[in-house]
Amino acid sequence: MDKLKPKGKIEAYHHPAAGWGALKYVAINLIKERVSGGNYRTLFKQNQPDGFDCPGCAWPDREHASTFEFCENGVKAVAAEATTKRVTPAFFAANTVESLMKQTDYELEQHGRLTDPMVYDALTDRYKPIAWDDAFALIAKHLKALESPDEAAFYTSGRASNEAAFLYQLFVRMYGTNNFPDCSNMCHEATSRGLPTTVGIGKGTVTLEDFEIADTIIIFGQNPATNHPRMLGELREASRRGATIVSVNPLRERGLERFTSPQHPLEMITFGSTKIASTFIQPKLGGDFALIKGVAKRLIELDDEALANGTERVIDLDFIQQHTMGFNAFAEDLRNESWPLLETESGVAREDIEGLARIYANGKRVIATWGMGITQHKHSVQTVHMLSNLLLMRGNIGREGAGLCPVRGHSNVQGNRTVGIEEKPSQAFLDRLGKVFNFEPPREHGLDVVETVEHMIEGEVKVFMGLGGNFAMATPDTLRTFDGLRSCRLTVHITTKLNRSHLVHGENALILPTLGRTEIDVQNGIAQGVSVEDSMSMVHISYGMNKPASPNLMSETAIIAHVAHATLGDDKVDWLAYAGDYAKIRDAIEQTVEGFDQYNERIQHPGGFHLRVASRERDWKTDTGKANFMVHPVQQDTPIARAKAQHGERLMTLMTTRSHDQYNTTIYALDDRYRGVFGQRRVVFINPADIAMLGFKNGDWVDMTTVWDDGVERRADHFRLVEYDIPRGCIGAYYPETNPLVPLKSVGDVCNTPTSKSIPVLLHASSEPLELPAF
Ligand SMILES: Nc1nc2c(c(=O)[nH]1)N[C@H]1C(S)=C(S)[C@@H](COP(=O)(O)OP(=O)(O)OC[C@H]3O[C@@H](n4cnc5c(=O)[nH]c(N)nc54)[C@H](O)[C@@H]3O)O[C@H]1N2
Ligand SMILES: Nc1nc2c(c(=O)[nH]1)N[C@H]1C(S)=C(S)[C@@H](COP(=O)(O)OP(=O)(O)OC[C@H]3O[C@@H](n4cnc5c(=O)[nH]c(N)nc54)[C@H](O)[C@@H]3O)O[C@H]1N2
Ligand SMILES: [Mo]
Repeated sequence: MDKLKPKGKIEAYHHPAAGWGALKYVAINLIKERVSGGNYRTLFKQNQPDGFDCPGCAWPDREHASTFEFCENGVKAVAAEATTKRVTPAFFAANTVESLMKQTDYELEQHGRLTDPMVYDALTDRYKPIAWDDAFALIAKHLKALESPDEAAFYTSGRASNEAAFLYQLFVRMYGTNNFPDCSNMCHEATSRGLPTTVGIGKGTVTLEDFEIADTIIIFGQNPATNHPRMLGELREASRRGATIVSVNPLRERGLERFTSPQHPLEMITFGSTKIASTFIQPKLGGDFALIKGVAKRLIELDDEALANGTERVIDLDFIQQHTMGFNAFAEDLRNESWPLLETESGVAREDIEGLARIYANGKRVIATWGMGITQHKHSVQTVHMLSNLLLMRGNIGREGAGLCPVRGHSNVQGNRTVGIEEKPSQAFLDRLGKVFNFEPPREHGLDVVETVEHMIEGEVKVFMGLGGNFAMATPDTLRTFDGLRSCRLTVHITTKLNRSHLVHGENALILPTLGRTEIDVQNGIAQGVSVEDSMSMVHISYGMNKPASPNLMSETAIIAHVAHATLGDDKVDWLAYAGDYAKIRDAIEQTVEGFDQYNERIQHPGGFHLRVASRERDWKTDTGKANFMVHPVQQDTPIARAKAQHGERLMTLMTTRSHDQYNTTIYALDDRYRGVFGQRRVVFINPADIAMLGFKNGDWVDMTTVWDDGVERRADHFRLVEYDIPRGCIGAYYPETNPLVPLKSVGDVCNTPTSKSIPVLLHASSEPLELPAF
């Protein structure tokens, strides 16, 4: 394949989000992926009652989908799976691993679907075919040879179904470890660890019905036009009804300005559009904690005034007294907090913080949504607590049209956690699992993503297995992750498409190709459905519709069952019977996990069923039995502050984010059209005043290095400066190209999530590369 010269252009995008621009891109995509006629129909079955759950994002389906919900990026996800291009044994015979390593992630993605199980052959540096049974025997041999089950780690990416994930965790726990690193560790972990302390469960409290009546929606650190396009439908309706929508984001994301709905022909035909956000607040990176604390402080000030004047209170006193603990200490901390500190640390002027407080206080039904802009920082858990505090102050949790709305990433990442993909399982869950399956599960907490990499490097994890995902590229500190994977005795990937994790492998390595969610999954002559849970706790069934990409694929569930059968035998569990009938796995989930009563029946209802979220009903499953206000100081001694003390204003805080044409590490194409970037990815968004301060010009090429105190050089080279409306001292660039810059030790408090949105870096003059670096 020709090397892609970085010949892109930068051109501001003036059109609304979605609309005709999206339709054009959809057509281009279908042609590029050579999706065949039969498979076009699939696109119209996305999120239909009798169709499959979109493998794109975790946003729920509207009205349980009686109308076709058009989503450009959903189409891209489906087209990527329905592509007619294939990676066959002949492809592997023609390409050494060393030669494939020179290709970019975009190029690797273009080769298409994997067709056969493959094993690495060190003599030729190539993958060669292996029979399925031999692959299972090889895994069993390595797992049985370990001194302790804790020397193996079992990764999960959030696309796996409830059935596959449940069987996987059962197998791994019977094998003897809780080593379950998962994509969630790098994603919404701050939410999952933060919310149980405040409201008793690590999930959101709203449903789509709440979006229909909310009067105020505040979107923190999220880019829905790209990452959750169907959310724009809810925002459009809300905006038309007169709801106030605020975006809190260092970038003024164009996709949140105006939206043309493909569901509304008149809007399309008349080139009309609907205004989405009315207010944009642009904190500096990581400034949300101080910003939200400032809003809360302002509410207390207003409330103290109201109390003095005898006017209506600003806080919801009844709710606070009946349902919460710790309010007085919280209010006292706010009264003592310094305005100048809040302004400096948020990067937002006091009058704007007060403005946001006014908007919030005027709302009777307020939803706060959040994404990676909140969760990938040093103090993410504290920020999630502060968000929860803010909503509790006015009783905005457990009220219709109001609540907490973390917007998850992968389409079943929430379901995976629900059914047991969790390196820190509760003892209650383990008790139940042990009882149902008659074994003693391992009790010690297992390794998360960052710890897994550390243990691989130390030689303490020797076998790595991945249920989906792209561990090598999604994790921080790319070169150290590579070292870790390469020091394993065996690496195994259950996977649909070629990615770099297959190329950065252990001494022995397997690629096990699997069915995607869009494909028909027949076991024992019967088409099987799988179930998933979306971001709003709706569980529903999904049936594939396309012919499998190759006759030699196995389903994820079947692969796991065979690995378990080969490793553990059938004494305690008839693994292959589970693989032959997924309804049996759902029965087992029903027995083990709370809330799944009559799972097989309820899954048949159109739209599925809602898994109870106690906090939604003001039933607080916390230590105190109430919702807890949490007091936290504004953190000033951060890695960024320390690096700034050393390097002054030249020190930049880097956020790594997604372009419009990628799905995490999968690069579909090279445009990010709402941000005006075309034909390239190696760009850095930067404030024009910082370009001048650093002595550069717009369009100059730079290299980036990380400022960290462990003596390791971390760099990412050849990025073009792009003038952008972003706060001073903050820059943005795409992931995964920038992952070499994220130190393994740079993680959030409590959640151990890599701080992908706040990396201290320096910029150095560079040149245009002759060809694109592979990663
Ligand atoms: N098409 C597509 N869909 C996807 C994905 C994809 O890659 N492509 N990925 C899926 C996954 S796994 C996930 S987790 C979600 C991710 O979806 P998002 O949560 O939207 O993630 P990002 O694109 O990383 O960017 C988050 C936004 O946060 C802003 N931001 C960065 N730092 C800060 C900050 O300090 N404060 C605030 N307030 N904002 C900040 C950025 O400017 C950006 O607009 O999307 C899911 N859906
Ligand atoms: N710097 C930086 N790093 C980040 C982030 C960031 O914002 N910045 N975001 C983080 C986040 S939020 C996340 S969720 C992680 C994502 O981490 P991962 O989930 O590990 O990464 P993906 O890129 O989503 O995985 C893509 C691969 O999954 C496989 N795949 C696709 N569909 C299927 C399927 O149906 N079954 C199976 N078995 N395999 C399939 C394909 O081989 C594909 O190449 O990355 C994290 N890393
Ligand atoms: Mo994610």
